Amino acid sequence: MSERARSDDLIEQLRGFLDACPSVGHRVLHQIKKLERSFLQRSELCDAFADVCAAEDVPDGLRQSPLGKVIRLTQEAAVNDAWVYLAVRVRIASWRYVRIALEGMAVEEVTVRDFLRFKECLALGQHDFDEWLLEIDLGPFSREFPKLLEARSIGRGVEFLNKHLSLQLFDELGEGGERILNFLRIHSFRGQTLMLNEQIKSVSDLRRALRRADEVLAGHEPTATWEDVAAPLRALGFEVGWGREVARIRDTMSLLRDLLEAPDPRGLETFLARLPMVFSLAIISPHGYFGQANVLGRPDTGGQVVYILDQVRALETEMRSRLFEQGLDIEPQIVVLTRLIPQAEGTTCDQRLEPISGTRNARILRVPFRNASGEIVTHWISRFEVWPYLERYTLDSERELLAELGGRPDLIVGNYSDGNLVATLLSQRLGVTQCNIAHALEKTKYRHADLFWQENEAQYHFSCQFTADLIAMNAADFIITSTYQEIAGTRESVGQYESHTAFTMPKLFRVVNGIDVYDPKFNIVSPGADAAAYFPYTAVERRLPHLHTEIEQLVFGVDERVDARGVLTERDKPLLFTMARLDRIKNIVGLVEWFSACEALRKEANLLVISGHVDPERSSDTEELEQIRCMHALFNRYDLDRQVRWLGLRLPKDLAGEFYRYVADGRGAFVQPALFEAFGLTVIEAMASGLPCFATCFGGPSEIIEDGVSGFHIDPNHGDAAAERIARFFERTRQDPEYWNRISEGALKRVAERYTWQHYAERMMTLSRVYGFWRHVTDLERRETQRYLQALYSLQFRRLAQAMA
Ligand code: UDP
Ligand code: LCN
Repeated sequence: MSERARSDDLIEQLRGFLDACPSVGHRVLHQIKKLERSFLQRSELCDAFADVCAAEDVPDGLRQSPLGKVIRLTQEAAVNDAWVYLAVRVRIASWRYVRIALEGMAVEEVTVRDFLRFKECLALGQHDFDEWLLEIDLGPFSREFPKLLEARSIGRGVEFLNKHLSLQLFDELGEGGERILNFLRIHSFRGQTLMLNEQIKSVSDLRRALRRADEVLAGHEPTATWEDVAAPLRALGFEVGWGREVARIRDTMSLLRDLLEAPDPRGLETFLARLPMVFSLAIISPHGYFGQANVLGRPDTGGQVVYILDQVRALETEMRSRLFEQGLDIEPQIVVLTRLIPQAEGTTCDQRLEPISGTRNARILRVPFRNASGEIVTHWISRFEVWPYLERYTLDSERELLAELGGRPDLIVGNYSDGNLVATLLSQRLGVTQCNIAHALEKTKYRHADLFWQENEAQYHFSCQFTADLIAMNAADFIITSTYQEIAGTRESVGQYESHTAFTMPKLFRVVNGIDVYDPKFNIVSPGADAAAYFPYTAVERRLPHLHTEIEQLVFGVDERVDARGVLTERDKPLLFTMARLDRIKNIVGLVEWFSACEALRKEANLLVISGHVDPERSSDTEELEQIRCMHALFNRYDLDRQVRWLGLRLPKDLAGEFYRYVADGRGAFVQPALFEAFGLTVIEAMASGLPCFATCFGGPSEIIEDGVSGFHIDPNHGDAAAERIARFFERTRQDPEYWNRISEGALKRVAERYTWQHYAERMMTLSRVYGFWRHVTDLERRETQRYLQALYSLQFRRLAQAMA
């Protein structure tokens, strides 16, 4: 049975069930109605249903009934006096919408549009409902476009594209050879022709030349270099770029011969991966303090900066080695484009250029924001407030970037919503392949961020951000995500990108088809933890014991000059360690609260928190200040000063690495209690150190950790249970130290297998070539979509951003 037929069947079964048992149905809906809430989320709906199931006079099979199944699959319900509307996620990224009449229990299927309209009506009231609201639908533009079919293939876009398009190009159209030839002809570097010269005019010329070249090369040692064979190969029509040594040149040519003969997707990818196409990169990350020291832990400056700096190091190495192997002595160039902040508060963020340590040539290029009158904005601006500056910033940056790189970059990588928008504008202006990295899409972090956007507009400006996100994610040639769940969630939860498929922002727009997560542009390429800083606590010879006195001072000391609160009196207890920015969503306050309320945990471990500032005078961020106040209140209320140590510090990387290992030495654990965590670099840092980790089940960590094997999942909404679980872990490891070792080893193994920068760089470089190729040889540029997005940008985004200025 097809997926569609299966969900048709489910709706039919629901209908049948409610026809046959209207009073049970009525009871369930009545229970939902009794909550007197217009909008319910999955957990609330499931709780209401469970209450009914628990009643004695309810038939046993209700839980397993079609109604039970539909409720389990429902992500969201909207309720008024007459109807219950349900958004049913029948499988990953596949939705049906139904409504049930409270009177009579009739079941009707409705469209996504109807569902969203109903929500608008409820949110605004009938009077304010806008019949003519802008409706955004990107669906029709990609109707002809190949899409993945299986949910399990989501995030493996490049494999799919290679399979699908090579089949189409070589078998159905038979034009593959021609297009490859044209593609090979375009490669050059600063005026120097690469790969092919004028001699080769047709596919048959190419075939012939490849055969002859092989004969020529067969007469040379495999280790002979391009220089040794350049003259005869040039005469045949080949230019530098095939390989440094004869063995490699022959191999690359043989890959091409195979492709021209009988293409297979793997061969195509291997061949494309070798092409000298990427010499320079622009990585865009405008907001935040972007620097190499003294910036982490500030509001808006966290994992994204760590990620980009590590990424740059890995990419530069990979780019250089690929170019070298292909016989080119070209130094790759990477520029990280960010904002110049004159009031840099002791950081380097007021410097225009900063070389990136650990690289030969990569640098940070800073360009200031300017206001409408052209004056430089001197102070830090939260990521929620950057929108009015980005357009002018794009133009200023373009000039500086071109000058810095001596021409266009070969790939533009955007980061976060603002960076992705700037990347979109730059890529379109320069005609360069665009890659997006979200890091954190804000939409899933805040409940009803879309529906009640107006309530949060003054603080968060989600109207701009979600519009920018829609534009950028649809404009990108490819999108890299850190996990599968970031794209498409899990069976139970909605993916971050998936949540942009259909949503409404009343009075602004209604999105009926915002992004398709089955689009082959999505690829999962997970980041790593810097192996130089985060390595196992058991690697004794690499450890940094000279830092231990400092660490002990920080953990147990009483130095007044340190921004800290709490002095741990029982030093022999293991440490439960956490480190994060002091944002509400990181839920550090929540963790302290669970700890205070759990006697068993307080008995087993001390809590060590590195987050934000302890002294409110040191903070200028409203959200952080609020969290600081809550933390102090908890310390006072629960008498925590001897069991919790709170440090308002930003640890440099080497110290952070040794910190995790120090905690592991004492058989401690790391905890990441966020309400939602997009990926969670601290989780892999802790795991890479061999520190057992308890991390939120919402977001990336649920995929990084295999529960009970390489760490543990905790539910931040059930803090008491989370604290109990952590307490049990400490109790068990006290009695059975092998248990701690087992989890520690599981964590190390998991990170080594899945989360390394080397693997990341290899994938990223291959993807940029493959997407560049398909963009060139097919209409992957999606011109119609670009036009629609341009309209959205000009008519919608600009207006919203200007209104903020
Ligand atoms: N970090 C740090 N010192 C701090 C706070 C954070 O070194 O005081 C680092 C941490 O080691 C990690 C990054 O900042 O590399 C935080 O990344 P994560 O993905 O956990 O969260 P984000 O801040 O990006 O939301
Ligand atoms: C932003 C976040 O919120 C984290 O979850 C990620 O780990 C980080 O960026 C790096 O991608």
